[in-house]
Amino acid sequence: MKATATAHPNIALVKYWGKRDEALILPHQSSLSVTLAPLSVTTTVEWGIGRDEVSINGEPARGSELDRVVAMLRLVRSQPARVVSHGNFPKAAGLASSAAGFAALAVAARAAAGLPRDVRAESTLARQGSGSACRSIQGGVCIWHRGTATDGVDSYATQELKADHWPELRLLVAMVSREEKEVKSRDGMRSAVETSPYYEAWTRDAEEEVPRALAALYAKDLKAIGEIAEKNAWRMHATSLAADPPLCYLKPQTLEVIAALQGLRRDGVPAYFTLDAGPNPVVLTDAKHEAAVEAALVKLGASSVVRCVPGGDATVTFE
Ligand code: 2P0
Repeated sequence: MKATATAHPNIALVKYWGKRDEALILPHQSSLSVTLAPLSVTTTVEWGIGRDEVSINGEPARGSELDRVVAMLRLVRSQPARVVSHGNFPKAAGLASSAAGFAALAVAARAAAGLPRDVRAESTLARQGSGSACRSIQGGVCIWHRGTATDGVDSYATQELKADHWPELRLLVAMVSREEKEVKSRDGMRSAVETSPYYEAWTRDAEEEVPRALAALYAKDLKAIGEIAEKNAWRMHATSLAADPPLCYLKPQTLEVIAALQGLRRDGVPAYFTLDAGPNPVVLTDAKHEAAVEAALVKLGASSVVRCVPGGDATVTFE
């Protein structure tokens, strides 16, 4: 009745930004992401105790965080559980800790209930905790298919390329701000759906962009995937900049980093950004140029740079 699972966070290169069903977490668009190692969250679930107890990084979970964890547990079993979760990176860093957290929770909750590994079922369950978590069940490059069914049965992620497909790919997280963001992704995307005049154009573009991004990754074409990632990040943020009230996740230093990448490229260093719903750019480059890009990011004022490579599948580490 007890199991432990570990999952990596992921960064979307073609982003999810908006739900067509808030309760089931069904997206308006498909998305594509890469998992980030060595970052990970490890979660233990133990069924059959007196009442639900949830601890995250040594602190008891409260409020909406607790409610979301308990809601996912109830999708697996109608009895209470103890959940203990630890990440090896700070939650406030804006590094999609909820994606790794809900992916590890989904895998551990099912394993502790005696259910066999089933990546589709795990991805579908993880999606209902946090949308992007469905892309952290398997490693490498995953696509979350938006699906069309009203009950969400066809809205889950599939692995398209394994973590070792492109071992030279590097993803550098440039920490330019550690402030907790004022508007959570969930609220930011809702306001974009409801008020942004650009929303319809944004969703239309995604379905065509996903296969183009996959082809660029398959070909290990850094320029092609970099240009897609940058265009997609700009468009996601533009959608929210045009919302009412407008929502800007970027800080002055975010723009400084972005502008400097153009200079690096002119000097022959391949470096392209993407952004989550936050100010810290994630820079795509290759192993050969990793040190030069890291040095440039530090010089631009990044307080730290987290170096990542594509990560592997979520694993059950203890049963
Ligand atoms: C993504 N983000 O595709 C996009 C890009 C942030 C920017 O998915 O409401 O925590 O739990 O489904 O998955 C972050 O939002 O939101 C996110 P919910 P989630 O990675």
